[in-house]
Amino acid sequence: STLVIATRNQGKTREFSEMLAPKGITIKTLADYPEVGAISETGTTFEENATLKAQAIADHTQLPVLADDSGLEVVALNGEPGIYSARYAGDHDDAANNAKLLGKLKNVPADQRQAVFHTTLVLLKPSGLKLVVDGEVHGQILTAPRGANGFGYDPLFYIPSKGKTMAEMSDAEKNSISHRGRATRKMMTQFDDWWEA
Ligand code: ITT
Ligand code: NA
Repeated sequence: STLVIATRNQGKTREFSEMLAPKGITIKTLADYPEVGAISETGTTFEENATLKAQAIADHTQLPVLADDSGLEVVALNGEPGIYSARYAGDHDDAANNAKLLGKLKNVPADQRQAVFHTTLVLLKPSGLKLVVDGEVHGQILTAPRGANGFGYDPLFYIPSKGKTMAEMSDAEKNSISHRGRATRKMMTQFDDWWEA
């Protein structure tokens, strides 16, 4: 009873591990499969890219897989960087991505800095049995980073109802409001049926 999370992102792994702990299943990630090369995310939607990651790893491991494709959609940037969030300023460089985002929003006033963080999760069995769920959280992009927890765009992503960025939250608090937390709780309502099928 092993679930492989098709990710190399340690932040995602930490958050999923905490939320999946009650299931008592063994969790592996791509860190356990160093022979797997880069998975090209050539899709045009979060679901397509999550499915590409899930399919590649289900084929490789012949185990059930969870894949996550996420992105930041900034209203003033017409939804950018969206599915390109990981490679916005290069290749998976969080600091460069955040600097690029701040630069693009330099002249955008505080009341026009709304953004949505989106996650699509795909659960896929080698048999092809697939489950797709989404999660979103609304926030605002600050003009300077705040907080040292979380990862990626978290230091710039401010949640007004909490008065904090996602990087100023513990993993548990972030999971309670985040795109990934919401998607995972939706997934959990259907997980047992998928797992046992
Ligand atoms: P895997 O594909 O290996 O899972 P990745 O980091 O490449 O990892 P994505 O393709 O989903 O993941 O890219 C999402 C981008 O958004 C990437 O730059 C992440 O750092 C960032 N991101 C994802 N979830 C986030 C979160 O909860 N908080 C802040 N930034 C996040
Ligand atoms: Na992606």
